[in-house]
Amino acid sequence: MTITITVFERAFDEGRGLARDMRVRWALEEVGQTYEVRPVPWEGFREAAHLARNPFGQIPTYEEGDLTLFESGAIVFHVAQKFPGLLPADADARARAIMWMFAAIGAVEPPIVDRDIVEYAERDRDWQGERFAMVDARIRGRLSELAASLADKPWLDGDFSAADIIMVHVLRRLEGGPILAEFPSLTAYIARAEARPAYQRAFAAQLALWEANKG
Ligand code: GTB
Repeated sequence: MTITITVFERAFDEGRGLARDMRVRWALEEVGQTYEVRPVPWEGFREAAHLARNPFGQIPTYEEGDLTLFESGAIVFHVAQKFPGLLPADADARARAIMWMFAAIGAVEPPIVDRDIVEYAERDRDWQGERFAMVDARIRGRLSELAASLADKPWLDGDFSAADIIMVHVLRRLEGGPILAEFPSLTAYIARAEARPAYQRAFAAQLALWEANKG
């Protein structure tokens, strides 16, 4: 069955693989599923055809036969449930991997996204500096806790799982900024994940699209 995902026609991260289709591409590569890509131009995000796939008019979406999904976490979860390789067989270990997927999206991603909002959407506000300080403190707190939990383990809980895909992609949004470098165990965790052949194939695919469409 053909799997089709929507992606930015022209991502504004300039091929850095930070948009959330990267999680889905990576998950599909890990489980060995081929997929097709439907690039959405900026003017297409609010068109009826795209809103029918995602009521919030965002990417990524996922189509597989009669099934259409939005929300990158739900899509990666679906891929991990449908195809072997991204969730443990043991029921307790599986529950913990799912817990970590939710943790990545619900506990770690929000302050990291907030930081981008402060940086770009609030740049003209005279309180931007105070907001940066608050958000950065929240991120540092979360990363300290995450690093303590990861300790010297290679992955969040046992073998590499869908949770590591989401968590690493969430953390990557801080790459090149001032905070992540303070957490060497997390940068090593990201590097371990980025060395995976499936990650590299996914990254190359999104980069090739950026190169083709950058104009
Ligand atoms: N919760 C949703 C999910 O996980 O799928 C969030 C999806 C989302 O925010 N999608 C963004 C989008 O469609 C693209 S990924 N935006 C268009 C719109 O809302 O109209 C967001 C993104 C883009 C670029 C970077 N970057 O360059 O750092 C990071 C994240």
